[in-house]
Amino acid sequence: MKKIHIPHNIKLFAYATMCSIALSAAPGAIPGSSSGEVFAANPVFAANPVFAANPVFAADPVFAPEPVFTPEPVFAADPEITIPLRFDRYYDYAQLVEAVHKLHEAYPGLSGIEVVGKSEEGREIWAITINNPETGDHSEKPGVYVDGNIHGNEIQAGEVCLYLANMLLTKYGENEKITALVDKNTFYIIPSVNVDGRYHFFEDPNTPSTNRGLRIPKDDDRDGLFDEDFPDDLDGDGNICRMRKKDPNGEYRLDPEDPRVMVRVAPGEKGEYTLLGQEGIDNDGDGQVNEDSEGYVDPNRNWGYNWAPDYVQSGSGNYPFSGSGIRAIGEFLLNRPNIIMVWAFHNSGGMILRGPGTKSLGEFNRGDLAVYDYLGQHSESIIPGYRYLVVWQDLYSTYGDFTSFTDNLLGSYSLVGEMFMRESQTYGPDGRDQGGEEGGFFRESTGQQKEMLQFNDHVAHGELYKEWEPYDHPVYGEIEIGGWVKLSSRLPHPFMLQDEVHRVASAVLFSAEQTPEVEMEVFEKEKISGNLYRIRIRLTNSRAMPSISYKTVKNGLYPKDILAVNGKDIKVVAGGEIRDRYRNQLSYKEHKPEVQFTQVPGFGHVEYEFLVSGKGKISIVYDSRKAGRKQLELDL
Ligand SMILES: [Ca+2]
Ligand SMILES: [Ca+2]
Ligand SMILES: [Ca+2]
Ligand SMILES: [Ca+2]
Ligand SMILES: [Zn+2]
Repeated sequence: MKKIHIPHNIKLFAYATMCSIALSAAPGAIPGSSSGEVFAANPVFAANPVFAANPVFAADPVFAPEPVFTPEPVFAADPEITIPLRFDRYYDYAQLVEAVHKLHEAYPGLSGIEVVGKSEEGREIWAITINNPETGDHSEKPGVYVDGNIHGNEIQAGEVCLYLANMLLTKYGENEKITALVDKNTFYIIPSVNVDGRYHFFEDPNTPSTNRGLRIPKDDDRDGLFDEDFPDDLDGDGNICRMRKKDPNGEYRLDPEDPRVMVRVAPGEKGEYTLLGQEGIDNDGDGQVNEDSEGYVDPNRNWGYNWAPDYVQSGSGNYPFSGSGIRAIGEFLLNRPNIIMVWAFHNSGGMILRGPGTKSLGEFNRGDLAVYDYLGQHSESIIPGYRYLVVWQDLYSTYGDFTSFTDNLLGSYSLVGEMFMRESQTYGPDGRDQGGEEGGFFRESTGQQKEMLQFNDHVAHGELYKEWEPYDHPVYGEIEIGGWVKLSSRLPHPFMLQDEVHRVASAVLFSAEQTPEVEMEVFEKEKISGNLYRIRIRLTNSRAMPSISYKTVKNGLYPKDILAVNGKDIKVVAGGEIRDRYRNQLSYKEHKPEVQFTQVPGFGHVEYEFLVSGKGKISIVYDSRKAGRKQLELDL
């Protein structure tokens, strides 16, 4: 149950809403099976906006809980989940969990599923591990970790994880490349990190950008009350849209071509409208509307590297790993040291982001940068329109973000995928009409807004935008409510979903292909005299990633790979790396020459020489935390 202070003057409407959140916290609760469905299906209740705002009704807890007025999400209406999974739809939390189970049930030999941990509200965070155990234990292969939806509203970040799992399993044995990847790698996939966020995004009225954080109450406006004034779905359509009011002194006028678009008036020009912000009322009666909604602790600001407190960065919790699910996933990762590649999916903007998260962390070294650039540039080609960028430099600084943690403390090459570009919602003769001036990453110009509205009208058939409609607001009087619905703006319409998740998952496959593939060979075995032999060994890596990252080596994060020569009746007299084979330059290791520490570079090789005295069998073992294990037997 949430710990929350309810003031005496707070409206019962707020209290009832909070109760409904607490009651819906039971894990495994199936969205849509609540009694709310009965009301939602009843057009009389759904269409009547009076109930939500009228204090008489609001005070009555029977009518007050929000699910009563929430219709089924339009894009997740299909209750049947079958394998292969469909990607012309979105999966709510319960359906996503069911999809993970169905994938495993269809391919029990290639997959395992487990609960990684639980959220603040007790929902289970599921992982699916994909690996062919006949080619080795999951822990002995280069691990590729993929997650999504750490921000609760970033829904398609879950679908891309499901798509990847679905592709790996359903194409195993049919597609040569995918078969090879499932044999070579282990894929650890957590489709929804912020399970409470996903649940509430579908269940509750939202904007496309709300419901991002963890369900940890936070007093945003520092009035001693927690989460007491949230956006309210006044018209009962399941969305939090915007409110506007006719106002001769307003700062906005309506665009003459499309009156749905609000244009800021020039200085001295007369306005027609005032924008009143997100749909809602003043729940706690403090004179501000919607000033303290659920949370906000940002799960992507609370990992255990380069963390900073709330006064440096909003969204921080009280300490690193604030959040039960975050902590559980952190342990899951640290228990899988074979993970060398990490992808974390978000929306939106069409970006492939690499660290560092802040300038103070310093630029990556050349060796690692070459790997990132190789992956980033290929990703740009695999997903047209996406840009490969640096977090702090091209966007903003992030402290304690997830990929800084995995990059620095797990030693994994780590990328963030910001899925979906609003520019893909084109409305022009050949898709090149981008509607005028650039509006920045997260803002649209008037021209872009108009184009998106045309796209809504003629391609998405009105499903992305709620037309402005009059509403009688208890404080503002006659207003209008309208704007983009929650399943818009940051999410592709389902008809575009499969194309995007396929391309993005293909960038993940490319990175999996580039995880180290180390072969070991004895390229020289020469008898020097009597029982003394010279043995030369080459480790060759045919892929872009080194066997361990350069940062790992530099920081001594964990021991380097081991190359060891053993035998019952032999002694390694000397051993070391061959710096230059042609000029015979070697660097011998002084102590314990039978054990060498190494790193095999990407698209490269290393060579070692051992002088061995004795007779009989020797065994040569290469053992890498991330690049697996190789063994050779040799007779002297
Ligand atoms: Ca507050
Ligand atoms: Ca609404
Ligand atoms: Ca208020
Ligand atoms: Ca409110
Ligand atoms: Zn995000």
